Amino acid sequence: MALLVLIYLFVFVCATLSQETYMTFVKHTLRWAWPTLLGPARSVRSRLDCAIHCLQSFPSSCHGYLYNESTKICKPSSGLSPYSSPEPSDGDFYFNDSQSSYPDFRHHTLLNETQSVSAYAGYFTKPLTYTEAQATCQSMHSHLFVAKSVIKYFLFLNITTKEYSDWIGLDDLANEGRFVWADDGQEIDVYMKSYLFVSPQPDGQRNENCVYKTSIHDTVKALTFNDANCSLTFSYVCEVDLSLI
Ligand SMILES: [Ca+2]
Repeated sequence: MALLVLIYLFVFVCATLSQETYMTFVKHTLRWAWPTLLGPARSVRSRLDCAIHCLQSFPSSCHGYLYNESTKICKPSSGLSPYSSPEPSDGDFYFNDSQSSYPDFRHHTLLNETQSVSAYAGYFTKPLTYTEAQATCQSMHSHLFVAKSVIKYFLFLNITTKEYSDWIGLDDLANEGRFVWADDGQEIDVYMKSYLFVSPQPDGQRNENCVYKTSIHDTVKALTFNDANCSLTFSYVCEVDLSLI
């Protein structure tokens, strides 16, 4: 009987503990992603009180909050919305990153003795066509990765894996033979074109207008660029312009 009581107590305690909400809120710095507000503003004593108020009042939908340290005004929020923007008086935006719509984006930085480069990028390994990959990036306020310098290309190699072929934001869809970058439509310069493509690439003319980085298994020299049919499916990297972060 005593054993049964102990088992009951153990189950009861476990069930009680499992009802606890654990959530970490971190200050959000993405200027293109803002909270969707859940309810009216409330005056609280501290940022912690704001987090507790959000979780207690909106247990299933609280994913973040706006909090002004000076005025102590707290505004609970749910997910991110690209269509609204807070006022400066709203203070800082804190968000539960595990609930982020864009959990795969990270800051990537590469340093060498003379230069450095950074990108805020996500690597997506579900293979898509070039157009699908491009649209997916755009839906996340980003574009396919661009590698306009050698060090940026090395950063791309660090983000991706040698095992996969990966789309990069470079194509000559608009004008045959004029390969332009996905962020601003600028044509690849002569030096980078000769650095990234190994002869006879690009060789596809009208049949191959989209560019990917070859894998170690490719018939084209590994880890170089190849123009290919845009309907092939590869993994890809989306990149947010640093000016937007
Ligand atoms: Ca080719």
